[in-house]
Amino acid sequence: MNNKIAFIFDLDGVIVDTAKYHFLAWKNLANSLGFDFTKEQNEQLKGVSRVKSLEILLKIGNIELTDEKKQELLLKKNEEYLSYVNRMTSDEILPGVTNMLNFLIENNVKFALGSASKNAPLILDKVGLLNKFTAIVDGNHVSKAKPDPEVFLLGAEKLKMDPIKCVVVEDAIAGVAAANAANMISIGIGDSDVLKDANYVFEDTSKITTAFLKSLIKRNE
Ligand code: B16
Ligand code: MG
Repeated sequence: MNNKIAFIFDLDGVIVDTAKYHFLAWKNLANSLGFDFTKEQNEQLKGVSRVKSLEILLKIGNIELTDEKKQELLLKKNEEYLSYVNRMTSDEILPGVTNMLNFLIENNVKFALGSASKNAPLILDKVGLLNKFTAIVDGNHVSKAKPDPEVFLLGAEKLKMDPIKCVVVEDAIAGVAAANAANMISIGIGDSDVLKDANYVFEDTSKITTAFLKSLIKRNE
């Protein structure tokens, strides 16, 4: 077909649900510091960098620590998180994702990853998707977090695509805002009331039909 548009996928909440593992590790860390951390509070950490997540967590617990201690806790949290990630398999790919990626490959549409996670390549490798992506932009490559468009603009650059020809698939409000700020087409995955700034919203990726994808490709030819 053509390669006139490209896709950039967020990782956590779109490709896989790693939020549940982040939550377990942050909760255990909070408990070890003497306070509780709820699932509702965990929502504040979605799409947010590891360092920023610790700041939010410590604010919730009303705890102040030295930079040295913070570094130690970041390492501890990541070690526990990785122990969960290392057990991940392709069974954890969210519904509709494999079909969508295969459709894009069959139709010669390139796609990249645009994630805040420094562990993104490892996670993609664990679920067997790493070699399907033309480019990976992760937390190691960016200095400004979503809603800043940096992660997606870098993705477009790596794909050698004009940003207005890029379609971002995101589950977080900040991610949709980043896509819009990058002048890209935004597809929200989740609740349409929450992701109301996205150009399109689907409850989950399995609801994105091939007819919709074909029309998007055709419209941008
Ligand atoms: P790491 P995304 C984000 O991934 C997560 O949503 C967020 O909860 C996490 O803190 C962040 O990655 C950093 O992850 O500790 O692995 O570097 O949604 O941008 O794919
Ligand atoms: Mg996400």
